[in-house]
Amino acid sequence: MDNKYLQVYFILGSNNATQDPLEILEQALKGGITCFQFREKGTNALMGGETKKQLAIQMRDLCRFYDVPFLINDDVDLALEVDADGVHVGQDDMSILEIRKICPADWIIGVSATNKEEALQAKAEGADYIGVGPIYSTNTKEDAKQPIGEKGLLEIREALSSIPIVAIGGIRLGHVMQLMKSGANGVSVISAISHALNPEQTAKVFLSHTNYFFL
Ligand code: 3NM
Repeated sequence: MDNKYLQVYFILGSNNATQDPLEILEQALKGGITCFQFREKGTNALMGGETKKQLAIQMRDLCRFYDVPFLINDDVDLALEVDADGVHVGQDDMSILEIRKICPADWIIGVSATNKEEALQAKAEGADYIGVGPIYSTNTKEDAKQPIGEKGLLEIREALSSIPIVAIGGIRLGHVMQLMKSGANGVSVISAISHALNPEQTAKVFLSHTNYFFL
């Protein structure tokens, strides 16, 4: 997987949105996000069915228009149904090996890891990228583990060598430089963009901060 897709990786579910999620997503796309993950999890999340599917289809269409990869969190069946570009799975979700048996050959599969052992296993199983976190404390994920900090990220980077890593959890603009210096190829955020007064402008600034490491 090309590292450039991880640069500003936006995640959103209907329950993270204080306004129309499609409006937030379109603004973030206009601002230059490089990857998007549809994640319906936690309190007030859509529990599957037609509403979730219709939202996924509309989000997929927006991402296609802006030529940004569209991934779905955990729900492999939905990702297959709506022809997503891949999935992101946690440690307790379907394994990469099972997913690879049933998904298109070019699917992107990302895996969450909080420590070196989980990250090394995901790499060995063929993950395209690893989501490392939570780096800082976050209110967005109800069952988030203890934050591992920039030091934890650096340790995982050193253990993994070159696989693409995106940092996640409590990330704000001011953290970006240090995270990239600690081995991240990009940053993944929910609330920093979804709760921003101006999601487009915020995405743009995230992009400019990370551009420094890509140019
Ligand atoms: N996964 P925010 S932390 C979805 O540690 C998610 O794996 C995490 O939201 C992990 O940017 C997290 O608002 C929440 O903190 C990220």
